Amino acid sequence: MQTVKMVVTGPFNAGKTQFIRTISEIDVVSTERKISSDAERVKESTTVAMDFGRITVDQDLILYLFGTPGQKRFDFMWEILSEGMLGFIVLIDSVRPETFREARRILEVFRGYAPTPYVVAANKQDLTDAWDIDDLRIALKIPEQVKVLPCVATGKESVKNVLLELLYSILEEMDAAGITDEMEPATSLTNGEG
Ligand SMILES: Nc1nc2c(ncn2[C@@H]2O[C@H](COP(=O)(O)OP(=O)(O)OP(=O)(O)O)[C@@H](O)[C@H]2O)c(=O)[nH]1
Ligand SMILES: [Mg+2]
Repeated sequence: MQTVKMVVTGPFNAGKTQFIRTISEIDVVSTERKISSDAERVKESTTVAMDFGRITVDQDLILYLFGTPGQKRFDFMWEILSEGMLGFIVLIDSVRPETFREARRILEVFRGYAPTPYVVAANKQDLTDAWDIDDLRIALKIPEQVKVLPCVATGKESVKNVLLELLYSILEEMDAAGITDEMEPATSLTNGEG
């Protein structure tokens, strides 16, 4: 049995909690609290510590998803949540270009925690004013070898596709590193020591 830990991160209001709720087979453990500051009152509540969900891919593979808080004042949780991750997803709010700079910063911070594979998911692609994938790649300066994927976090197939693309990247990396089942990749890749 293989377990893979993935982190879902990204700016405030990008849809991280929604992403995990859509796909998790268990009731998501969420830490949402009512938003108090006026500036951020685009919605009722925000994640203050984490979201946690689980997906059984098949009898040999279980994914554990950890969602981060988006607000900067809760960013002390980021490093804790990244412990032992095998890959991460940076969720972008495709309709709010004013958050792209923050998204880029978050991407850099998570890359600094561990040299794991990651993908960028351009969320809210169902909205008419969503930026398209190619423009987002340029705006966020995402290198060619990194996947930028369209995403609608409310749609199960869309979320599944993003998770599978990250999973493929993780498996490719394990392959390239010559890691096999017997070597327990979940621990040997932790913090890039594998
Ligand atoms: N139209 C549309 N709305 C979305 C989508 N994903 C999320 N939302 C909405 O965007 C808002 C923010 O979603 P959340 O899941 O709370 O975002 P978050 O990234 O967890 O936010 P924080 O925890 O506060 O950083 C909610 O109102 C969601 O319903 C999407 O793909 N399309
Ligand atoms: Mg949240």
